[in-house]
Amino acid sequence: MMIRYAYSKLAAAAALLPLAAPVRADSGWGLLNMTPGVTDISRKIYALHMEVFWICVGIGVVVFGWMIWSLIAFRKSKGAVADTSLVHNTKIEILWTAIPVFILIAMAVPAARTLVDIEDTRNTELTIKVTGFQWGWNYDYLDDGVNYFSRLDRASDAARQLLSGIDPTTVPNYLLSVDHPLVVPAGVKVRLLITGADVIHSWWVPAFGLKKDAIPGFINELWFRVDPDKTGLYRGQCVELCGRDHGFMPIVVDVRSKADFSAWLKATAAEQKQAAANAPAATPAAG
Ligand SMILES: [Cu+2]
Repeated sequence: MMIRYAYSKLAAAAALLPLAAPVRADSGWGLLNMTPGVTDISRKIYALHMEVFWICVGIGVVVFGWMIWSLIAFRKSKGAVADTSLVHNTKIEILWTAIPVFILIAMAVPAARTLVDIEDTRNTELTIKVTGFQWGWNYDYLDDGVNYFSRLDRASDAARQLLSGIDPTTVPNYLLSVDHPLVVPAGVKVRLLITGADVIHSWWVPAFGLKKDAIPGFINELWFRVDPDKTGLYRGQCVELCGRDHGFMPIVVDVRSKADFSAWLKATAAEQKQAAANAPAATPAAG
């Protein structure tokens, strides 16, 4: 009885923590670091992160090494006497101003370059409008007549209901799966125009190194180009607290080869056209 009670408590807690809930099969030191991701931008961000990381390691080793060596070499038991006359040393002061300035410049130059690249939405080949709403996403392929909603998948939705009796750990990709993923081609510069329909949401896919707020009345831009060999599913979430079901509007991007994508786009456009033609003519003005 006790165990069952504890277990249901645990399951309830797991439901509240969508990111912490899935038990990860992979483990090890590699999980502690950021991943390089699958886009041009994500790799640049990863490189910046590693550069800054190694600078920090270098500073740590020098500063703590020097400190520990000083403590040991100039200890009282060895007869060290404190130099109370030292109040000023111009050479040292110039050095400890100049070195940090050089380090900051070494970090700022590549960081600024990457920021400029992130904002460079020229020469994109495909534009998709992304609208966040309470609680899901709408994807509109502006030039191709394809438009659909993407919501939390049914299995996750059933399991997340209070007292559903469904163990969330039995649901694959619990709270990280949708009914209709965003489909994009690999190796193509894709531009997203991101906005919100009701409140502020935020579109985030970590493997792409991208996150952009979806704000009603504003259109934010972002772009990505997934490596041609990195087709597959990539998952993300809304990362702006947007109301009751904020934790239940995940993002899934289905990256396909160019040929697969074109076939999908054509078929979906035809399907949607057919569906619109078959729909009862209740709103004649809409055509
Ligand atoms: Cu949201």
